[in-house]
Amino acid sequence: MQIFFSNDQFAHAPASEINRGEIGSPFERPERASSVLQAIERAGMGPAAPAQAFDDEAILRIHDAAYVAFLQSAHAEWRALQRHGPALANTWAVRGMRGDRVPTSLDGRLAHYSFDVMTPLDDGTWVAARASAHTALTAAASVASGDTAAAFALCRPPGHHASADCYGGYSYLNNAAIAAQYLRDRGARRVAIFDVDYHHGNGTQSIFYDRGDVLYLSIHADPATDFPYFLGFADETGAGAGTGATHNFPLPRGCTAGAWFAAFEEATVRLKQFAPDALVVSLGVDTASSDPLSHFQLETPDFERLGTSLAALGLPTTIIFEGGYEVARIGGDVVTVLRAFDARREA
Ligand code: OKP
Ligand code: ZN
Repeated sequence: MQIFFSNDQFAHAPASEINRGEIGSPFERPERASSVLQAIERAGMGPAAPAQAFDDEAILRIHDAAYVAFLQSAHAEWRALQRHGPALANTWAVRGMRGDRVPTSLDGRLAHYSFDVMTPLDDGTWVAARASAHTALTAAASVASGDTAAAFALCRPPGHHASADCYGGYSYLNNAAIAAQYLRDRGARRVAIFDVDYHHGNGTQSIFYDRGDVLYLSIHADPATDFPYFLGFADETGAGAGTGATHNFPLPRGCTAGAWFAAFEEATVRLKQFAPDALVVSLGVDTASSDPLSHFQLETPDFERLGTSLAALGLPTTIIFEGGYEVARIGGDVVTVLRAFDARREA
């Protein structure tokens, strides 16, 4: 397993996050990456190789150009207004409003391009988000070139909630979507994205919803109770050319390994029917029993089974890190998945 990381990802270090009505310390913080890096080194799988730089073209294959320009300049515009701290919207468009309009003022554009209060746009956010996408691209490139059959991109901030032109859920650029498109552009005819994060990857789903060349499979907490609330239901199965190329497996809070792996097996049937040339995994380990944001009950042996099961799919695999918020635990859980994957591949 080739492992990639970019130190520029540490540049995103917001001081605060609004959570449960209070301004507190952020869940999505730089120490998450340090935890995974340390566990990788301790397991003898390191050091992680540095991500390469890419021009913005690979990002613009997925994201709207005006959105990318906004992410790049928003915090400087915020500072120019003599504001301190992270840029944050104060309004969102809802039912009956003209959410498709792009306001001209900064506050209006913040409202247009974001969808929640938990995802601050700070000083280093753009640098880190771009580095996170480059980490994903470096991993995808190493798989696409045939250098390696599997690669892990230690991405942070995560990406699966970001759509073509909207950020939220700690995500700004959709690393998994960018990697999948890169694999397509480098010759894979069909790519499957398997999202095993606790949360539904609303951004990834929406990006590929009407495309038949990228399959999106997701096992996640029922949006009736959990973020992102407004996408990820089982009746969303794709549109147009993408009809039948989205499959959601929402599960109730409290879900244990039995039900989770039953969904995994169902998703695997869909994946095999699709017969992809390459696999992208959105790996969140916030399904762990003790995760502070989540309500599933996966334990360490379940992460081992996850790694084995992903490897058994037998595809060139690019694994993209998404969520997981118990800093003391996530490194170990990620390494458990990666080691089990390698052990199965070598067997
Ligand atoms: C991002 B990823 C905390 C509220 C809980 C968290 C959702 C973001 C998860 N302020 N919502 O999918 O792990
Ligand atoms: Zn998550």
